[in-house]
Amino acid sequence: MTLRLYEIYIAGMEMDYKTILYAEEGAAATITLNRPEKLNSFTAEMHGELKLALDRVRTGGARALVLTGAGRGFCAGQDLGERAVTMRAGAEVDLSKTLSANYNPLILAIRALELPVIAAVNGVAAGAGANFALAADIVLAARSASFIQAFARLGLVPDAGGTYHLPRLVGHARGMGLAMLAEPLAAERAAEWGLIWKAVDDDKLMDEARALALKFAAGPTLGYARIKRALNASAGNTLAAQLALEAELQRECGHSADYREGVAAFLEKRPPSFTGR
Ligand code: LHQ
Repeated sequence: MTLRLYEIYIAGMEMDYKTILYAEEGAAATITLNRPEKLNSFTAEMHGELKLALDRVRTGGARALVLTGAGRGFCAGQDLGERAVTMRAGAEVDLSKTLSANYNPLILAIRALELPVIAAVNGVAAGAGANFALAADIVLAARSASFIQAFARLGLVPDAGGTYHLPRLVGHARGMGLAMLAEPLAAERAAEWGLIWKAVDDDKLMDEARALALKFAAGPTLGYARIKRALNASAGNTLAAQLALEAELQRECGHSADYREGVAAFLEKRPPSFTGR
């Protein structure tokens, strides 16, 4: 089977996931981490299923994605009981292997998705679970949720993009404090610090996330993808390089049907009807 045919086959299949849930409402997809009894901590199986689900989002018709967790937690990071990360007497464990095989591709896949990704953080987000949320484009959190860079409690360094995103989002001093102290940061404080977009009442979280996803799903997807590309490239670029990137991306957006529609709708004083192309 060619790769494209295989992708169509996968996208059309109803997958029988064990550790996540996958749902689509129109063009808005939702992936729910679903091991609530272990606060949705990551296992190798969950990584495999997340990869399949993200491939499905990437190759199917989705135009927005919500990431959330089942039960009272969002995600408690790596499942510390899993064989590969468990300390055994005399056994050497190479943690870089699980990062290279699972976490790093996961974070890069979320960042590379050409559509808006919303994290709806419904409860505690710890370790790689916190940094999984921070890889999203918009992070909403329930007021009762908290973010914990739990790694230092285990003698580890923040991974899954933590050392990249923390200082960029909250600055060096706060990033260092979060990483070194490994204390919970409440959702509201996280929003005040700029770690996340917004804290919302617990009972409103999923309604807000859904409304935002549906809004994005009816929006100019091609443009959103380029906003994402531009902002994500910014931290590593000079001003001149970033201006050149903006010009290149704006050239592409300028050729889009949505740009023509946006301008026409403005001039005709009506709401735009975007197709995402
Ligand atoms: C868990 C976990 C968990 C298993 C709660 N695993 N069961 C990447 C690559 C390779 C190696 C290492 O790491 C990494 C990246 C990382 O993510 S390292 C960081 C790993 N995560 C943590 O260190 C957080 C560990 N969890 C906690 O500190 C607490 O559970 C938090 C603060 C998240 C929540 O506390 P509570 O609300 O008091 O809940 P709890 O502790 O009672 O947890 C509920 C259940 O979930 C409990 O199971 P049980 O059978 O006793 O009811 C926990 O054992 C289980 N659980 N996190 N990461």
